[in-house]
Amino acid sequence: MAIKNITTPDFGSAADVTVTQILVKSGDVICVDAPIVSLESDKATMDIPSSDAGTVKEIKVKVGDAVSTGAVLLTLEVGRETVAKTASAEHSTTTQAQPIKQVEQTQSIQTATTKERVSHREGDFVTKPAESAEEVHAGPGVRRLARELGVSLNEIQGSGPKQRVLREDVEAHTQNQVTRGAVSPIMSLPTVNFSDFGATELEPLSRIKKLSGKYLQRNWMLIPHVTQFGEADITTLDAYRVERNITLKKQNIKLTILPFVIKALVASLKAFPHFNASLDAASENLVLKKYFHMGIAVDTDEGLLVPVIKNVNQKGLIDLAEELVVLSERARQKQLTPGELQGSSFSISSLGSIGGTGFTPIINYPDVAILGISQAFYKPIYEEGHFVPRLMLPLSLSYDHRVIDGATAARFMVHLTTMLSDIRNLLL
Ligand code: CAO
Repeated sequence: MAIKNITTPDFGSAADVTVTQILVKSGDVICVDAPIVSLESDKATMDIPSSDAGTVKEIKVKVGDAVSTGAVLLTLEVGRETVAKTASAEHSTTTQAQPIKQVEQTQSIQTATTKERVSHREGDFVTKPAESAEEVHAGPGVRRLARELGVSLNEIQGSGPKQRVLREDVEAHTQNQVTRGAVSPIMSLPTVNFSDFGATELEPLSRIKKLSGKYLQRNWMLIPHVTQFGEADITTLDAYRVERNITLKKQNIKLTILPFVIKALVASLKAFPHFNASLDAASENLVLKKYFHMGIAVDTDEGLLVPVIKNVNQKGLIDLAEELVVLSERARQKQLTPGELQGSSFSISSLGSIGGTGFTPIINYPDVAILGISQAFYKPIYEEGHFVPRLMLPLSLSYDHRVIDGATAARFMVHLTTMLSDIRNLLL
């Protein structure tokens, strides 16, 4: 018999993540890969699998705790046969975060727990307030949520151990404020009984949709968006792309328009550094980034994910094409780790393979701008006295108007379309 510590995997980021559920209890006998806790970061939720089989001795974390890479989650008593099995797999103890996945059963448990807390707390949140929000026990994720919702932590009674304020407490408090009319009515929408109008059926939102929905709503409501439209003449770019694809096909590589747009964006971001920036916490300074990490919106069965291709300025078109395939496939197979979903300095949402003439993408905070790409189409362009067919790529640039002026956005768009209209510009 031996006691083993089961720890969190490498998140690939310095940021803490929050424990949202404990999926086992002391005395449980678990097998290798059994999910033991659920964690939630800014961008993703994940179930952490056990690296060993054995009996759970002691759970070392609580719901609401912020944990970082290598934190001990629980201790496990492993039997002799388990030890032998584990020994052979010893080198793999740096467990990868289990892919983001939907666990219907645990999800419904969580919902029930949240509801219980809400009903218990309704009309009952008058407590002895802490002197300041800093003195309140709360993890970084909860503090951030409270900041984003504009509520003060010292008004909230924590339901966690030692009155720690949990995510549910902040949500319940906000809900209570809305119900009491203390928050602007735009925060709450009226309830509609749809069966008054005909037959209906309920389809639960996927876990990814619920999570990304919260962030999309927050970003859309809290960032003043303006969208600048443009069209790039990609006739020569596309002719080159089609020609290159003939030889690349033998290597099983396909060059789409997207890697060209990424390269053109790097040039435009270098020329307009305010687009490759974030506002600091006080919204008083711009944090200008010297790196170029591109968030790419990927459409998956369970909703939208935005993995990040790092250092796109150091990569060639083929590298980018290959990385796009790998990353979007990992997103669709739910294999992304939180590290792969963090750190973007600018983002792209491409609906070009599907269709449409334009859309207004929502900024992927903390970025200050996002580029939407729609489907390229032939259009008659008036040139030297007559119309010629040119392949045009519709672009839509949503930007944070607190950071970027309309005139600068229009200049950025002209720069970007100029880069794309003649790819020799990218060599300059
Ligand atoms: N105009 C015309 N054709 C386009 C195009 C465009 N703008 N963009 C892509 N295409 C073509 C490609 O050339 C490819 O053609 P072939 O199959 O003939 O070679 C085809 O469409 C499929 O491209 P793709 O989608 O596989 O590759 P991509 O590099 O263009 O995009 C990715 C990769 C991951 C961005 C994409 O697959 C995806 O998931 N897009 C959806 C993103 C999304 O949902 N955004 C909305 C967010 S807000 O809800």
